[in-house]
This record gives sequence, structure tokens and C-alpha cells, in this order.
Amino acid sequence: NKIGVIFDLDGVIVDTAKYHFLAWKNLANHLGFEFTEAHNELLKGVSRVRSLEILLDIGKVELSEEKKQEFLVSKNEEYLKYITKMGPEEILPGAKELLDTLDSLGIHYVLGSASKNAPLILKQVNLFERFSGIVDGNSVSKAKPDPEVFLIGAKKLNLKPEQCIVFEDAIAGVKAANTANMISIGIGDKQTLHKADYNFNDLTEVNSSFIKELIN
Ligand code: B16
Ligand code: MG
Repeated sequence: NKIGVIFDLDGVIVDTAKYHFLAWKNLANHLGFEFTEAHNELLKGVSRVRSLEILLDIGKVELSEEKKQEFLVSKNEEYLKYITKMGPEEILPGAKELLDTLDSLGIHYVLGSASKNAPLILKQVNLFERFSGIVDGNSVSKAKPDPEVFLIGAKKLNLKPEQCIVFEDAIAGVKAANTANMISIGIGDKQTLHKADYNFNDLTEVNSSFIKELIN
């Protein structure tokens, strides 16, 4: 009964949503409209390109392809200013403890994130070396809710999808895990993530007895 774990990054291991928010808000303001924290919720787990489309819809702004490309670059440049200041103190509560638990049980884990900046972020918080593999926004052609990112993760783990457990904070990610036939664990609001097989408010609630139950 071998299992493996696939972790989403933003919202599960670290909270980079707050930095995405600052950078997207700056762009919206530049384009002449407001961008709120509620708007930012719509971008969680969503790819960078899709995020820009949603943002432009909110502002009812239409742009040429060239302008879109330009703003995708400048948004990411601003985002990177925040990311490069991140440190291990920004790891979300319970994440390191859960990795320790998995290590002690001999369970391998990989990353399954939509972010093209995922390797850099993991390096900033000193977790990069701990993962057996990284699947990020650079390695997929289809964004969540498409299961591609997690199916590649299963391959990296040398496991069948049914043997994989996914930790996700976004609706699109839970959907991707379910479509992949994996065990989905929603981290965050239970109502929002009601499609997940299991729900927890954060990783501090995920203890070793829960993991052991999943193995058996
Ligand atoms: P980047 P995750 C996602 O990370 C974020 O939740 C989402 O807001 C962001 O647009 C996406 O990564 C792409 O990020 O611009 O760095 O490539 O939750 O899948 O780890
Ligand atoms: Mg996420």
C-alpha cells in the first residue's frame, strides 16, 4: 500500500497570494481601476496568463497581445521583488512538521504548482532540497483544473494516480486532483473546498495518525 504526496505551493506551503495581490493591484491601478482582496481570491491557483485575463475582465479593459505580454512581464518583475525577500519564516504553520512526518514514514513527496516561480520560492524558504521532484508552471501545457500537473507528479513519484494524495487550497486544484483520481485534501475553507475528499483548516491539523490511516 505505497502512497506518495503532491503539494500545491501557494496557499499550502507558503502564502505568496499576498505578493501576487500587491503586484496585480499595482497593474490594475496603473490601468485605472481598483483591484480588491476579494478580486484576488479569483486568481488563486490560476495560471499567470489566465490571471491577467480575469483582471482585465474586472476592469473591463481590452488590450493588444503585445500589451498583455508586456504587463505579464512587468507584473512578474514586481512580484519577484517580494519573492526574493522571502525567508524560511514564511513557511505556513504545520508545513515543515508534515514534511518531517512524511520523511519519518518514508513517504516521498513532490511539488505540483501552477507557478513558474515555484523553484525560486522553495529555494527562498530552504525547502527545495527536500522535495523528490518539482512540477511547476514551466512543465505543464494545461493549467489546473486540468489534472496534467498532478499526473506528471505521480510519474515523478513512480506511483499510480490512486496512490497519490494531493494537498490543495484552490477549487481548481481540488478539481484537478479529483479528475486525476487522486485523494484530494482541501486546505482552507471547508465550504469553498467541499469537493475535496478530506478538509483541514491548515497543515497543523494534519497529524501522523491521519497519514498512517491513509496508508492502510
Ligand atoms: P506565477 P499554486 C499559483 O500557485 C498561484 O496560486 C496563482 O495565484 C498564480 O497565478 C500561479 O501560481 C502562477 O504563478 O505567476 O508565479 O507563475 O497555488 O499553484 O502553487
Ligand atoms: Mg494554491
